[in-house]
Amino acid sequence: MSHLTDLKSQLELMKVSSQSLYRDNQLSHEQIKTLLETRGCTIEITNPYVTPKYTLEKVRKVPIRHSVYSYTHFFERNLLQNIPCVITNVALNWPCMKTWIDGGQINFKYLRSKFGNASVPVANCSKKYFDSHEKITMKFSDYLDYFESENKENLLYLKDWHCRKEFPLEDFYEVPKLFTSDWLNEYALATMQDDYMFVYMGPAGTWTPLHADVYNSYSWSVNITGCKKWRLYPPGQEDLLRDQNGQLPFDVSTYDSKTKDVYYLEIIQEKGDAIFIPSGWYHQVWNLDDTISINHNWINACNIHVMWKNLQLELKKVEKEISDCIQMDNWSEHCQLLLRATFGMNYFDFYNFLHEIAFRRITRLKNTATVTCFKSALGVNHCRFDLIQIHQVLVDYLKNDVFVHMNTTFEGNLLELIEKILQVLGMWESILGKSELQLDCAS
Ligand SMILES: O=C(O)CCC(=O)C(=O)O
Repeated sequence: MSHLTDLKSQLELMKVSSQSLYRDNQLSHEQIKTLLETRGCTIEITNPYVTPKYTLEKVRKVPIRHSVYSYTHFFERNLLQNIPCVITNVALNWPCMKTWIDGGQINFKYLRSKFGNASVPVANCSKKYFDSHEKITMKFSDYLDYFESENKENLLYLKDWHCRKEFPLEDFYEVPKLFTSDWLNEYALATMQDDYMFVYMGPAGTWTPLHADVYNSYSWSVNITGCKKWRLYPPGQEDLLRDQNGQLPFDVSTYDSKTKDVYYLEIIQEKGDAIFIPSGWYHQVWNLDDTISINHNWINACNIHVMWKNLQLELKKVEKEISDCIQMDNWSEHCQLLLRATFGMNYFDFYNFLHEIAFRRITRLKNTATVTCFKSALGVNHCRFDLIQIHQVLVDYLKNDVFVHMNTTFEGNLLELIEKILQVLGMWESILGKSELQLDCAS
């Protein structure tokens, strides 16, 4: 029996055993009732069997700006369909709106007193460095001196500052409920690893070159003060911008697209607006005023397949790069090391990430422990949806060539996780059935 056939038959066996094991649920009526309760802080969906579906056609039809927006609508229209949106006035009650800003102006005195000694990453928008801007590190108080000075010969843009992580006691903003199904930061917080939560600050004229986000993640951004212009290209449209060598333009404002019919959206994000940037959408951003924003990158069950595809593509690139050494011992392991160095994550890291996220949802569905991320609790159907998507990725992971080279302990862990997921999904299917459940979804 081949390695793959062997795995497939193990998976079939698991399905059968988990279905029979959990035909009778093992939770009391009281426990089920408690688990199904949704409160104001719960994010929940009605149908755990929905699948993410991206089409360009939908982009042209869905309204972009919303003043009031429920989680259900955001989930169905934006997360599942990978479409951008703006939600106005999400930051009215954020503490930083009162402390970082005073009378409509940046409160330099306050910022200096709180964070003046911090080291901050700064991009020089006047200098190109490969496909980005030249980066330096500065003391925050020096950056504030620059910001306040008249002389701005170089346009310096403070970017990707992990301010929240560095100053955990400064509770300066709250993640909007719509953006709380965030596996990247849930994982980072649970495992004390580097997070994807940043402060950006730049004078008018600073800008970010054309790019798609790390791991093809989503991002959201809220302006504490100032205004940004975003140019957004749906996935695939960027290919029309490439030159003869396959290179993308660094700055789309100098790119002549007259000859090609390239579709893009241009969105103005005002103070207090949140913008949602979907997975794999290339974008360029300009600060139209002096601007401070909070930006997060995030992944969840709706775009985990995109991340997985991206990881596989990156591995292919690494393998090609060192294909001349394919005869060496542990070539696959070397590829994984290189993948981690270039992409920030390899197959093992990706598995550990999925394992932690799955484990937290399994625990939630097996007893009344709550899974929270940024003060939102995950509803039962949301947990089921998350696990269904993780299961699909793990089964695909098992079929992957690379897996054949990995050690048997790892293979055992992976199969065990898949079994646990199937068991808990089987249990809930026997409790609720496979039909859509009409829950009282908190908006
Ligand atoms: O605000 C900026 O300058 C860029 C932010 C960005 O590209 C993002 O959050 O994805």
